[in-house]
Amino acid sequence: MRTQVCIIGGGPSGLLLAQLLHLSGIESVVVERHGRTHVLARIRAGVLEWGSVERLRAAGLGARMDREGFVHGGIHLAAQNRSFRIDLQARAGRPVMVYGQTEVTRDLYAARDAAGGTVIHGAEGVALHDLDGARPHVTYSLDGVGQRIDCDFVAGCDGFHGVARRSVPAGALRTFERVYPFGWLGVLSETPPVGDELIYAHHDRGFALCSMRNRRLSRYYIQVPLEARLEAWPDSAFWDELRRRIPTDAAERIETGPAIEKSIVALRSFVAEPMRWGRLFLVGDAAHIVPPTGAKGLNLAVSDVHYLHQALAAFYRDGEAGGIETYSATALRRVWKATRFSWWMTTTLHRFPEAGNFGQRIQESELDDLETSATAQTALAENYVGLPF
Ligand code: RFL
Ligand code: PHB
Repeated sequence: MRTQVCIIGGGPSGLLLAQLLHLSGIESVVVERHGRTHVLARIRAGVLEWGSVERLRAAGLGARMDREGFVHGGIHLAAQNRSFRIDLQARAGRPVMVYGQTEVTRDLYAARDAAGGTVIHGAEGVALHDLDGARPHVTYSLDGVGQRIDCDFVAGCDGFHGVARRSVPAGALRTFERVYPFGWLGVLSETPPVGDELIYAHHDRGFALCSMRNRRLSRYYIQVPLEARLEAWPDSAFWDELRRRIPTDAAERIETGPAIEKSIVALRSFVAEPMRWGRLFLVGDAAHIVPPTGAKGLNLAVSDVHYLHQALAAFYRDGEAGGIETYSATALRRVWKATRFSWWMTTTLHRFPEAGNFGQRIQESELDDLETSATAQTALAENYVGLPF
């Protein structure tokens, strides 16, 4: 097979890139390891920056999002039973959209289907070749039969554990990493959300987050030790612990029910530089990971795709390679700002037992500053709704 851009990974990055390239008249093939049902069963991010909303709309993906998503003009921060609101709209001039990654991915698949786009599912042993030459190619096997795709460029949209980043020679990549000493235990439940907006809660017992997907579907998280096991967290234990960590009025109001999904994720910050090697581009989680506290993972995937699409469109339209040369530096600037913000939100809101009583007081003081300083609120709001592209 021959195509212009071979895209590895059929998550949000890969599918959105394929859709934008299609709208610019550029051919692509998406090569995904898993089946579509598996990809759509993953419960992940829930908050879209306004810039992501606008880009999804421009890609023809706005209809259901605008109908079913929820526009939130603020978030609540809570600390030891005190709670205050950050008015995102007033402080940063924009709201955010609560619309799950699962729904974004579903819309992306529908758009690819409607456009007759090729997404190959169940590709095993994907390997990338000749990335530093003029004619790269990708090999894999499908139902035991070897396949080959020749292309101009390869887009590595295959997530943190994918093959793309590992295909760059070790000496050519520099990586930066921070692993946090805890994880998040998340529960999805068919119950009405506890309020109209998200609640991020700092507590002596650990961080908690009340989020949502729609009027009948709630998403909650609590900070747990790295060694925590799902078996140790039956639903009743989860709800009890969540109630202890959130403000009393929310704890009294909360409606609980059976968990329809429960999972633990480790928290890490990771960036690989540069994001291009020869004719390979790294995009989204393949290049960087942020802890979910700032709700930035999916949004960074959208901004990487935006820059890469612009670069490839200029190349195919005008023979202009400048955007390809600068893709990595342009994307990384935004990546590092989101990495800093996600690290700061994580550090400010979680419990770090090893930080001692001094660290605890500094955190409390930081939250006090956020409650009382318009400047501090504006800094948070600008980053939370998303920095300009
Ligand atoms: P994805 O979504 O991981 O998609 C990568 C796709 O590549 C496929 N793949 C391969 N295909 C072919 N060959 C290979 N060798 C392959 N290896 C992998 C995978 O099957 C998959 O379909 O990356 P993408 O598209 O860059 O999108 C990024 C977002 O998914 C990610 O940033 C966020 O979901 C991060 N994240 C969260 N972000 C938030 O903002 N809020 C959250 O609450 C939140 N929760 C999460 C998350 C990420 C998680 N992961 C990755 C473990 C919860 C989890 C569990
Ligand atoms: C979610 O709804 O899954 C969610 C929302 C906000 C975050 C992280 C996760 O910061």
